[in-house]
Amino acid sequence: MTRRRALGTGFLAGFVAGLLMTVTMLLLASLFGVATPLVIFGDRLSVFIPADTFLSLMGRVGGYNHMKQLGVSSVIAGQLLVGGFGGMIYGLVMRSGKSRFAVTSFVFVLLPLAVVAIFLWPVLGTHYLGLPINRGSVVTLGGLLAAFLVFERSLVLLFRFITRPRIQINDQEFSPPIGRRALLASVLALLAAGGGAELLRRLYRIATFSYDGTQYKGRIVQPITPNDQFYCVTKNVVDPQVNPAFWRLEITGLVKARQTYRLDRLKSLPAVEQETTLMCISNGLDAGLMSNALWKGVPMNVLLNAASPLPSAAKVRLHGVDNYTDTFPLEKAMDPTTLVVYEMDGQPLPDRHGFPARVIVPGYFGEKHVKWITRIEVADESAIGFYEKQGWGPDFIVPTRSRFDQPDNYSTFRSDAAANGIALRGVAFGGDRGISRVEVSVDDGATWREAKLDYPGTKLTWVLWSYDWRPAGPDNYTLVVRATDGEGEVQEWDEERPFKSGTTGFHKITVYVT
Ligand SMILES: Nc1nc2c(c(=O)[nH]1)N[C@H]1C(S)=C(S)[C@@H](COP(=O)(O)O)O[C@H]1N2
Ligand SMILES: [Mo]
Repeated sequence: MTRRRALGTGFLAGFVAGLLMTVTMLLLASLFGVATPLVIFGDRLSVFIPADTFLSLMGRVGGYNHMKQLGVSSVIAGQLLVGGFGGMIYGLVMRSGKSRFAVTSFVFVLLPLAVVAIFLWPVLGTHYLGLPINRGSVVTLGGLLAAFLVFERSLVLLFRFITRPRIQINDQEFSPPIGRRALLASVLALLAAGGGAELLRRLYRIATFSYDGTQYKGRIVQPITPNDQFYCVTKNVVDPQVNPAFWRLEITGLVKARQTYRLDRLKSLPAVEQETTLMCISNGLDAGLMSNALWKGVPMNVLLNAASPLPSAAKVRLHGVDNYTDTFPLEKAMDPTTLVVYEMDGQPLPDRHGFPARVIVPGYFGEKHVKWITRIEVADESAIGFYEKQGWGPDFIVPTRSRFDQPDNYSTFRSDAAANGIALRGVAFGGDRGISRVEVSVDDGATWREAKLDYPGTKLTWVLWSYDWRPAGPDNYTLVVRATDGEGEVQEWDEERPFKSGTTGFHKITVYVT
């Protein structure tokens, strides 16, 4: 066999083997919720991308959803290419040597398994049907083993199939039939690609693309957000759909007595109901990544006290079944308003909001409210979470914010209609400090007038405010809103605050009265 032919045949066999391996991963993911490199590779990599690079990348590819799609397709392309190159090396070796399972299984199964396992170590515990982290890791490793075995067997058998001499006549052995067999291998590749594409389509349908980034704002805003309109943010391509039979909540780390709760046991503990508003750290001044719900669950301190944290404990690190992590001070975890909740507005948590249980930690940005919680790890001061590794923060306390929901920016009113009053409406949110006062200005902040608090909410929620505005006459008006929190602090624009700690400032709209 010539060197060129060995390389070419090797590449083809490796590429097809890579394709079959990828299809295996898609099958494992869609049938058994197994985490595969297709998605956890991106999770693992994204913590190395600093927050500003992450945002500019996101902007350049056209948003978080596109970035996720790009991530998955890059991994698939990478797998096929690496498969092809592996095949080329195999082809070269096969020119002179013989294929022995002991060797190929070491090179194409055990070695890659070790390398990938080491690299993906922190995210191996991911499991989309909700297995606890340790069992999830075993399942992920099993999935990788299966996928790499499919690669190794396909590579060896395909290469043998393509190059096997049909009739051995002197040196002619590889010539005519090889083309036809390569064609057969390519047909197999096409079939696999077709199956893979169908699986991808199916996964695409359940992917988060349709709802990640859902906002709740404008005229529809009510005191309590309907569950199906609650804003939504997720790092995942496909969100977990936890099976309660698999799921456990573990309390681990710096504790005297580790604890494990099944869902029914969690639900049997004395519960509290608490209205709490959530807002994403990346919520823009005019944006709707903010919603309010009535949550039901167990105070986290009940779970922590049962496990007896050690004196060295300083933080909790929370783990979702999707390998999402985040942290906050133990002191905050012990606050009676920090909850592990399983109901939202009287319903079990919807899948996309964290079924079967999530954390509610009033006053902190949405990212700390970990969904699909499976482990509360009591940790020391050095523990950090997913977005913290990207460099978000250091401040995660919600600054006081307010927004117009009505009228729309750049609305036009006729002055005779405007004389009867233009309804200004909106929300204001002060983290866990409450809102004591909302003011609006119709002259770009020169003078302020008191708005009415139609829905005063609680210390932990937003307020809904309104103001009946009678414009003095035709003009272009710049409207501004500002809120005062429950501690008397007036909303401000903090120039010093980095965007990684969330935006501050004022929502302004322009209204034309003609
Ligand atoms: N497990 C897990 N929890 C998570 C996230 C995630 O991707 N995975 N996203 C966080 C972010 S950034 C926000 S803003 C809130 C959004 O919660 P919601 O989708 O229920 O509104 O969930 C947080 N909790
Ligand atoms: Mo967020």
